[in-house]
Amino acid sequence: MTGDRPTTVSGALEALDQLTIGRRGFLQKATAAGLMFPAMAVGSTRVAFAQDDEEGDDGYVGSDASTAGSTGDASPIAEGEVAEFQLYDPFLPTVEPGDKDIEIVAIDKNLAVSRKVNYAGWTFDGSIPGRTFRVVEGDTVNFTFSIDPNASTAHSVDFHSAKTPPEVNYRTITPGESFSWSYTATTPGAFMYHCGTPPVLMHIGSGMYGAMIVDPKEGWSPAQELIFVQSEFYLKDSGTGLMVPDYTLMTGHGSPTFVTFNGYANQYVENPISIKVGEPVRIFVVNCGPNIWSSFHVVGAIFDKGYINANPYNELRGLQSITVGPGDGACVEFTVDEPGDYVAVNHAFGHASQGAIAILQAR
Ligand SMILES: [Cu+2]
Repeated sequence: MTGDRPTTVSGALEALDQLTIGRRGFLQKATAAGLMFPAMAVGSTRVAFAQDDEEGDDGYVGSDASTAGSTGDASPIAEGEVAEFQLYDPFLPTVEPGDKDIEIVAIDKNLAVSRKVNYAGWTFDGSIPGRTFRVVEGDTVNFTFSIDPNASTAHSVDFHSAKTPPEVNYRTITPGESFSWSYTATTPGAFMYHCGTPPVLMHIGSGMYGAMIVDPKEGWSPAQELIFVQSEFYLKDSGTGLMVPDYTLMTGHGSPTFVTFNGYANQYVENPISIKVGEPVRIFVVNCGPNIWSSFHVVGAIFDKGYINANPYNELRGLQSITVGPGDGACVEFTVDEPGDYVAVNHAFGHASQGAIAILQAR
């Protein structure tokens, strides 16, 4: 594995300058940072995925062109039935401290991502986002990951809530395989989890992400608690009636087709969320991206408090919005004093208009 692996695009470009490496070398460097994708247009040249001739180990994922973990130009396959729309329940049940057994199965699934658009996705447990998990600081998480034998390609799970060698526990496995490992949730927060198999962008952009809330061991004060996972979809028509991910758009060559809360554009406009007047609301926001920031705001409310990473140590007060970058999380607390339809948005309104909008019906 390279010790000088660039971690950002600019880092990769600097590496290109400093090392005066060739294009293939650059691609390998960029791929090492998980930046490259299966096939990209560079100028007028279509460049194949950079893979070393040598077989690497089954190491992480995020990662090196020489690892065996890359899925190359694999993309969700646009065929088969479309699952009936299921509302993603935004309400978060409370949880008690204690060891938690969590199992995730990677499944290829066709889903609706808006009222009229069906999508061939790669998923965790058949939904986009995957299930929201909730544990308590200090809990042991016993995690089992497997891939449906009928899945079309390899995957992995990277928990932002864990501290672990990624090449060991975020490793890529193939359809039909399974493995388990455990970690202690040491840090409270609203964390992303996602597939980290390269090209990471393709796997996240295809739907492989979700949220894990780690409550502080002291607990949160009572509130109506909601989870909003923001993410965006970059789609192209497969010609079969199903949309598929468009990698070129994902890499910054176009706008997202949809920006969503909990995986479906305008989900909570079509199905407003009922909240109670005069009782505190706490919204956990996890931004799974892959690319776009969230300026999370509720029209008609002021956040009494916000917590960066949803960690009570990171307390802010009197906020009109909270900024959540891709791969990050936060929570906000507010109370509405009068009945009404309060509108949660990504206040980058172009993205609200693409579906990142929800009605909180206070009664
Ligand atoms: Cu994956």
